[in-house]
Amino acid sequence: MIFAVDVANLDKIINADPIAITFFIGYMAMFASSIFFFMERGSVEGKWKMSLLVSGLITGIAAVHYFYMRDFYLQTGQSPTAFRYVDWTLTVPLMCVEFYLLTKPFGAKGSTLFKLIVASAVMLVAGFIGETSGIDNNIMWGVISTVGYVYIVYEVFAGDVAKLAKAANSPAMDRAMFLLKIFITLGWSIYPIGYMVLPGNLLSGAFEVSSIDLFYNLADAINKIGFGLVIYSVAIAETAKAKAAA
Ligand SMILES: *C/C=C(C)/C=C/C=C(C)/C=C/C1=C(C)CCCC1(C)C
Repeated sequence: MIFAVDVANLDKIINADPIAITFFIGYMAMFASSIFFFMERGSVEGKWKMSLLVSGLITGIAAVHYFYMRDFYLQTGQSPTAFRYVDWTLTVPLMCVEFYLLTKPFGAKGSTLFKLIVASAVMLVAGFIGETSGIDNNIMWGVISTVGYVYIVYEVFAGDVAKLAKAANSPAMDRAMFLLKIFITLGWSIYPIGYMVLPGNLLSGAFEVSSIDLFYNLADAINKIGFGLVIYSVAIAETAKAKAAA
């Protein structure tokens, strides 16, 4: 059950293994965020309820994976790579759904969502192969993965998502888009930097390989919770606006 952790391994945390600690913090922070997003659905109007539901699902799915990844790490001392990619395979497309929901009232089409999801699949499948197939092709798969990543960035900065968000003509939306752009460029770039620490890649040797989990854990907490909070703030602002107009 919950305390599947070997007692012997608990002193690892007590002796301040920063990576183990970030697994715990990640788990609790995502869990608490889900409760927050679900509860706050009552404070926003109509279409924003769905956006907050998706925010809560993103952190909730991550919380469950962190629950397992934390134990896996404590038991084995290894990176829970497969769990992580299962988590990302669910949560990154849901972040694409957030962009879709945000721009849907201004004409976003299913095809935009589809392109974003295909790009995230390319990014994650290539990344998984790169992390698990050994040193030789690590860089090549990283490059393929980055093509998918760059496409998502393009869509949000200059593609459909950008154009539709502009059409919204809303300061709250502009602010949200500005912050979401920071998340997907600065926040998301932590992942490829972590990946480059793997043996055979460009930053190998610059950090210990085990620090890849530190990168990923910090990035996940920032990106999943922060992203949800940005959506929350625009939902609250637009709800207030709608109430004032009514
Ligand atoms: C909640 C999880 C999120 C937002 C995960 C995002 C993951 C990425 C942006 C991963 C990107 C990668 C590259 C761009 C190249 C190297 C391989 C990856 C998969 C780490």
